[in-house]
Amino acid sequence: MAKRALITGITGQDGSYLADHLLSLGYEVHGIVRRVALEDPERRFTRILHLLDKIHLHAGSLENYPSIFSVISRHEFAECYHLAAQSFVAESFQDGFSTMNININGTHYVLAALKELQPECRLYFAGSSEMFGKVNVTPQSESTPFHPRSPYGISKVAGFELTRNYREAFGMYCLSGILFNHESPRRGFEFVTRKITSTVARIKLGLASELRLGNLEAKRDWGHAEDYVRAMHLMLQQPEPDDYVIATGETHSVREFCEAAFAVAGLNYQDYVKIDEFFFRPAEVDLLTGDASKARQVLNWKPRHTFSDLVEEMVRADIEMLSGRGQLQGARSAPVF
Ligand code: NDP
Ligand code: GDR
Repeated sequence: MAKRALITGITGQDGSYLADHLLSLGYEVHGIVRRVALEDPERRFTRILHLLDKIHLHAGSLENYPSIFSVISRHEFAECYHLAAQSFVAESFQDGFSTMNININGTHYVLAALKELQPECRLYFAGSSEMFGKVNVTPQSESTPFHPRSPYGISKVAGFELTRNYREAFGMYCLSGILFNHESPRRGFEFVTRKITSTVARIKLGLASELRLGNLEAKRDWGHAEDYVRAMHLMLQQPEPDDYVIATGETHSVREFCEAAFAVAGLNYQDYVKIDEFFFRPAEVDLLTGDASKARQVLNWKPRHTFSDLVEEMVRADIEMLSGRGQLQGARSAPVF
């Protein structure tokens, strides 16, 4: 019989790739989506339009325990991937209260409902390298201390600790992936990589003349979302639950990403990039580099995409999309920044 999996955040970048991956493995895939998304599928389901006849969607919100409880009471799930979150770090400085509410209470609701209804279901929690924040150890591994620098990072530390506590207190099979930044043509437009590649495409096609960015010196360990959802699944197949860092081990600055992305389009980033104070954060995470050796050894996981493949794929996809030849990958509306 096919294994049944539930994905919260299935309309997001990772949820959509994970659904693709689990379907390819023969799973029956269910997802929780917000009621408002069901009312406006053309715009809100752009990443899963190709899957709509293969998956089962349930209305629910992380702000509402009864809705989460109700979805989890409908079927027996072998695995639950809890990916839904307010995931934009910059927004968490503007509205820390909503970020905390959705990311901490929402995670607690999922854990509590599973404990009540299906304690045997295996749970993946989407932890983040933002939990490391202001690092004094490089590279960062599972034993590196947390020092989050934003309400988002704090909310993910709380989610991580809640997940660990349910494992230790109630013996549930629940774990956290500590994933470093991962990108793709389905990335949201507000994140720096997609902001860069979509603007490069608009510049190339004569639709924009500049790209306004904040801190070009921030360094990130950028991987490809397709590789990272494979790791999520592998984590839940292990005999014992444990937490894993997923990263490439390679770090690049925002400036280097710009240089590479403009070069794919035959342009020089220095001619177009303008620094804008608006995009600087009140507290920055300067440098992240992950040490995924535990995942390599235990899960036999390693990334298949390189940094330059990733940049090239994203720029080419955005140029195709804007010239009307490509699929809308994550395009909810025309990006305005
Ligand atoms: P996205 O922002 O692309 O997707 C977030 C998802 O959460 C969307 O499906 C969104 O639904 C859903 N969601 C947000 N708020 C609610 C709510 N109140 N109720 C129900 N659903 C909600 O994120 P990613 O796919 O990039 O990331 C997936 C997870 O992994 C997130 O938890 C993120 O914090 C974490 N993470 C991501 C990393 C990355 O580099 N991508 C790295 C490390 C961790 P809707 O479409 O309706 O808005
Ligand atoms: P991040 O991703 O905060 O690492 O969180 P983001 O792409 O937003 O920022 C990366 C770095 O780029 C700098 N930056 C800018 N960022 C944005 N968005 N816009 C700009 O104009 C800009 N200019 C410079 C930022 O200051 C930052 O240093 C992502 C999210 O997916 C989280 O959910 C996830 O947990 C972490 O990655 C790991």
